[in-house]
Amino acid sequence: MQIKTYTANSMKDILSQIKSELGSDAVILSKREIADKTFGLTARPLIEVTAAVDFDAGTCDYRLTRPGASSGMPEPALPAFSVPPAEHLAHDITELKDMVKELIAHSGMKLHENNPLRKKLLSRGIRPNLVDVLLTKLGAGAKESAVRSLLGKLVRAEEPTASRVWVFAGTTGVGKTTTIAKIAAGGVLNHRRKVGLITLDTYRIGAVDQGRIYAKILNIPFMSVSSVSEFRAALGKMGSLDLVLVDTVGRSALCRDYIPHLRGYLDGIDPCTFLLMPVATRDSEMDAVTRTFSGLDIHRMIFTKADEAIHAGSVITHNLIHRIPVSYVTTGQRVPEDIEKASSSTIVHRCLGERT
Ligand SMILES: Nc1nc2c(ncn2[C@@H]2O[C@H](COP(=O)(O)OP(=O)(O)OP(=O)(O)O)[C@@H](O)[C@H]2O)c(=O)[nH]1
Ligand SMILES: [Mg+2]
Repeated sequence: MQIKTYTANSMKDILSQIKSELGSDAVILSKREIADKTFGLTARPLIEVTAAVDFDAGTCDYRLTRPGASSGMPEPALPAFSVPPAEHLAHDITELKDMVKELIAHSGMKLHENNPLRKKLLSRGIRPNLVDVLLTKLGAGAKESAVRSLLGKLVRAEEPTASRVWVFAGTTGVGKTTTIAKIAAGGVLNHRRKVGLITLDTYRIGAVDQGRIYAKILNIPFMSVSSVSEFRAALGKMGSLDLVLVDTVGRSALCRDYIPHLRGYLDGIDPCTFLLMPVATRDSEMDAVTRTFSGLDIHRMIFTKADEAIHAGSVITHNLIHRIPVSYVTTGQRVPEDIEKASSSTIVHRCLGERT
């Protein structure tokens, strides 16, 4: 199964993009209007659609191909003796098919409503339309083991990119500095790597000290910078290190100039940029924050504070919708212990519990 998100001014444009990239068997998972920030106040709303492909062709509710639309396949030639009544019949069948599709589309939830597996997946915080798509894909009698194995294939978990500069971004208090300390300690203590720390965080009183203290404990170089040229100079000084961890300013992502300001620092550096997000964040907030930070080119996710979340379905929902691979999950306040490398199976276990 392949999942992609498309943005454009019109649904028509999006549908033709989906059709050409995913084919006409694609199904629509979510659709919403978002503000186009490019042109300020005069902006027209944009439409954002997430679509997926590789479903049971006959059972999906929102197939792009409507009856009567061309499938791209050559039409079979009608036999020469085809007479008007047969045409009527064909028309009636098309109409009936249309009605059945409409009925399915409007009763999609009901198809799985009493399924205990659906209840379990919802109780773990996976978004309802994703749950229904998964169950539709697997069929009515699907077992939990089948859901686990499908999710195991779909969830994207990957190591950070090969860059030696790792940038940690996210809204205030999500755990950026603590996570950096955990990763720095792991690099120094377990892998004997030469690690350095740069903080762009000169906004909040005490923030620089927090980084400086961790660097002192680990005996690694630390620099605090407040301009792009200072940042470039600091990177130059740390040029011989294996890994440079960059802490960013903790400010609300809704602050208009925040992302362009950060982008100014990162242009031309080609870092691995992580977006940090607490597991217990509401879906809609996760979507909004991810969209805001997409201006930075986010390469990997780090989900934080998993220990504070009642369930972890938000991680699966975010991953299936946004398709940004997860590299780490943090699980508590202790430095350096409370962090784990992400894998699709640990994410699925975290969400659905250990296999029974
Ligand atoms: N329970 C729990 N707390 C965490 C975790 N990671 C960080 N914290 C706590 O969250 C609080 C904020 O952590 P910071 O690392 O300062 O967060 P930050 O993103 O750097 O914050 P700003 O720089 O202000 O934006 C601290 O009290 C941390 O101990 C975690 O995995 N679990
Ligand atoms: Mg911080």
